[in-house]
Amino acid sequence: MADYDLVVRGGEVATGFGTVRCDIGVKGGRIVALAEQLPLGGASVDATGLLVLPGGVDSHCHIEEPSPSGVNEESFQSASRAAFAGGTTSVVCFVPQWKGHGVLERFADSSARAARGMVDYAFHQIISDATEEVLEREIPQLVAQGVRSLKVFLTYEPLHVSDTDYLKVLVTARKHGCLVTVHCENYAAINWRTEALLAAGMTAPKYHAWARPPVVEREATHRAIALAELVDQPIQVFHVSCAEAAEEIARAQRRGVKVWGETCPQYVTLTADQMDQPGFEGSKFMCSPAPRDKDEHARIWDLIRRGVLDVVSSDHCAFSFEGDKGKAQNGRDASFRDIPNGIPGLAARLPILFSEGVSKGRISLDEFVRVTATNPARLMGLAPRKGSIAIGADADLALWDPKAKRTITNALMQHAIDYTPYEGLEVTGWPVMTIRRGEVVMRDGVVQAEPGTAQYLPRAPYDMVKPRGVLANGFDAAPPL
Ligand code: DUC
Ligand code: ZN
Ligand code: ZN
Repeated sequence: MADYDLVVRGGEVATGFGTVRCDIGVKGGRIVALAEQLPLGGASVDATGLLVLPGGVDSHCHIEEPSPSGVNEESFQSASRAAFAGGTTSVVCFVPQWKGHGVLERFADSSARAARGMVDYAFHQIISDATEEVLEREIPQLVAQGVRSLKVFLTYEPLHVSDTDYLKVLVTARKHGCLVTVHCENYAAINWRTEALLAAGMTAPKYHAWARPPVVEREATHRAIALAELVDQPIQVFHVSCAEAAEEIARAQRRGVKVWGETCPQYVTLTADQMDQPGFEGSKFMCSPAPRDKDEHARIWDLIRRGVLDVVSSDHCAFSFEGDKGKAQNGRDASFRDIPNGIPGLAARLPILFSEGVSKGRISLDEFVRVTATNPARLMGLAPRKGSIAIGADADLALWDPKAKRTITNALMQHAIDYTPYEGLEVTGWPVMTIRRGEVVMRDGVVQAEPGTAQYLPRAPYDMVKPRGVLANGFDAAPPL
């Protein structure tokens, strides 16, 4: 009997801390050997001339997420195809909470949906209604089932929470050893500007960006961090779009605060100008925070290099352009306020970041591996099982041709959405094979995984989210557990 179920031979293996040419032996879905040359025999894949990367970990994806008005068009099956097509093997997605409802019933529903897919998954729990019942009784039950991150929105109707409720979520997270992830934009400021824009007849998609300029992101980022520092609760600031906001994170990091920053490919490629197109076309680029101008891209790259922004996820939140479920669900003449926010990016994330980052010399291959796989896995409590190529880790691999050139088209994305905002973008570097737990699930663009083979990734307590023990006046205002 062969020693290994699969051997990946002869590739340049990217560890995130240098690259080595070695073979990878896989047994039972895990990496069990790394050696210059493993014995011949048994199934193998020839990776000569290719990079072997850890399968991507996309720690911010909205997939098949139900809301009172319906379910995301992207199912876990279509999202799994997109993920594998783009070299991603794990996702962290969201269990919703609707105001007036609890969270436990939604967890069962989201779990059943995700289990029908193929990509391995964990969950963030959205908290939009911080009732005593949810915080005191339901969250502990979710934590017991492996949910270790709570997501709050400081803006968005009807999801946003007040500062009072945000504080309660921070306290609850600290008690139970969870990370808090935060959407940072100022709710009142956006509403105020939106009303004024609409009253002035400025309703087109381009005014989406006018309603939420960088200052509203900076203010909310500052506040989110300050309150987290007060409670002594680690947080991750989601989808940082601009240096103004990121510098708030950098300042807090210099004080030793446990705050991490995430950005997304859209904030190094898309611009606010793209929303300024005739008719409804601009809606294809609408997401929040809004894409900024071109100069901001260079600043975001710099912040990635500095390690201030240490995770690049997709914030995949997809709405088709055509049809009545997507961008036009409120009609093609809807004002920017009534066009759903979000863009698809699950398949595009790694190719764009590799091409714009590594191929163009903005970041190293090591940095790429860390921000797309290793860091999100560590921050989400998925390491060492996910996010790195190491003995004992799941054999999740992306075999990458660093020289392959592609022009991004919607068909290449393999999602259920009818457009990609990256249509026509030329990239250098492309995944030619994706391996999930030792099984080849994508070869030359053909996804061949069985629906229902996804595995849930429950998360145990982990060090990164431990509080620092630094409290104002040494007084802990949080009630004891
Ligand atoms: N912004 C979010 O915060 N979530 C989903 C989509 C978006 O654009
Ligand atoms: Zn968000
Ligand atoms: Zn999001």
